[in-house]
Amino acid sequence: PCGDAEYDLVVVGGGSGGLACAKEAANLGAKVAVLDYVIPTPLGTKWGLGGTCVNVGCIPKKLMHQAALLGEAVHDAKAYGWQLPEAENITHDWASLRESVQNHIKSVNWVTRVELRDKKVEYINGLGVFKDPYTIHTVTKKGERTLTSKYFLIATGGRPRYNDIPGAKEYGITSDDIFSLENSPGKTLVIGAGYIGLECAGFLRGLGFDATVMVRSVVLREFDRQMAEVIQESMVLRGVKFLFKCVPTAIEKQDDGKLLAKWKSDDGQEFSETYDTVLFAIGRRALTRELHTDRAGIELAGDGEKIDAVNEQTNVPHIFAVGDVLYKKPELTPVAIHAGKLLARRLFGGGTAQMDYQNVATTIFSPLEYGCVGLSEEAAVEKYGAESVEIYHAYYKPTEFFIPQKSIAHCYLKVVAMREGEQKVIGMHFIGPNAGEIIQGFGAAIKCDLTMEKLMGTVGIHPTVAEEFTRINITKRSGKDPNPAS
Ligand code: FAD
Ligand code: NA7
Repeated sequence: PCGDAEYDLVVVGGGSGGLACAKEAANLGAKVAVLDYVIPTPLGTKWGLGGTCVNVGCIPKKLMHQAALLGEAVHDAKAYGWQLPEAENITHDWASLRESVQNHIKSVNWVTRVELRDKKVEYINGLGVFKDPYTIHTVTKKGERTLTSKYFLIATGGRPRYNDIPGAKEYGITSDDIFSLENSPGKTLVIGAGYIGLECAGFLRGLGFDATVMVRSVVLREFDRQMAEVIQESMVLRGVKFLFKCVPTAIEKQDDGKLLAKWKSDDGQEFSETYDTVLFAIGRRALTRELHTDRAGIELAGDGEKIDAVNEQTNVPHIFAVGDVLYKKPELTPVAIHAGKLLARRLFGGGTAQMDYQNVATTIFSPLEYGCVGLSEEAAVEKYGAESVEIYHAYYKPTEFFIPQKSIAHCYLKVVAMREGEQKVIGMHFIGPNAGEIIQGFGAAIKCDLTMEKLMGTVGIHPTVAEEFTRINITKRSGKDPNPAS
């Protein structure tokens, strides 16, 4: 590290990871600056301080998910005696949802700025560019700045990719645009069937829009196959359409303003259809090119974009990286935050704890939720062999589904455990209402070395859906029916 530098820590990127590290470092007495700058989308969308999660990620996504769930709840409510207008007279207003979501985001932006000021972290609204390994350059509204620092943190996150096809950037949008879209999205084609594609299609359908997902291979490719298929079926039940084994070839604007999407299937057949909106959700690109990591001597991973850091340290010893910019690490807010905090404690507080990237729980809000932690069935079998792994599973009936006669076909859970001894639990998967809330607690249990013996010895809370994990006792190997008896 450079001895006479102006700052102890300069953080590039004011999102989940960068802000967590900056605030913790300042708490520990370090002199810290954070640079944050949002490059507008091709449509011109931009936003304030706080990064992806707050502005165009987790938070607006969860709010729109909640809006979709409320739509379902309105219909359920009638069965519980609420006197409501006929279904066709219950409508949703996109503009008022968008306004409420954007107002919430702006309030979070404001609180974040105040928090930085209170902690004496300097916030610089400019795009950081490395000049050399010890210097960052930026241009702000107030003029140019050159910052030297003892340590640097790269927390620049990522941005959505577009397919390299005619019309993609001219007419398409991404998750960066959807939450602040001026006009109602209307009939939407979502390209990509990962986490983000399914969630966007899920809430759009839940709000009443015609939604189609274009799938290149399979949905949620990196997740447990069986659970992913159940999620797909639950989305079909709610009216989401799927186009399998297809990739887009062009997006054209018609005279009436609608978009003509063209695509081809893997057997070479060509198709087209008109949509109001085409949303690309084909994964995200790490923002290292704009930062000129090359000038700092930082080596990028195999994909040429991400940083393959060891304990968050890059190949340049005084330059660190956290969050979505890291190679082969979960792209999740709490992962970025935790890694950022621990790094600050190691740099400025004498801490020794390292980030553990294993067994991080996550949830897909699709809108029937799928929460999971640990290994999928396939990953466990691949790692330990089918003979060494025991899969417990069950279908269940949420009490609250009975009166409105909601389908229970997709309420399914699975525990992946070692077969021998106490049967250590190595994966838990849950599809159903509030899966995110449920799997969070079991994530802690797995951290505490949960075994099947302990899980089966846990007394449940009745009537909840989480208690199903404590009741689970049928193994796939037994061939017994996993459906509930009554
Ligand atoms: P970011 O939060 O992306 O912050 C990086 C910041 O750096 C940005 O503000 C960027 O503009 C800025 N920047 C980049 N380059 C520069 C530069 N050179 N100079 C200055 N500033 C720069 N995660 C969950 O845990 N749960 C969820 O439910 C969830 N839902 C999601 C839904 C969507 C639609 C999306 C897109 C993501 C979601 N995520 C979710 C992922 C989560 O948002 C990210 O993992 C998290 O924000 C990553 O944090 P980060 O600090 O790495 O980067
Ligand atoms: P993911 O999870 O990487 O999913 C990307 C999806 O897009 C996936 O279904 C891919 O299909 C598909 N894809 C990728 N490239 C293409 C092209 N060129 N054409 C068509 N379809 C394509 O990304 P997300 O954006 O959903 O989420 C990223 C992270 O953000 C996620 O981990 C969350 O934590 C938040 P494939 O399976 O590769 O065939």
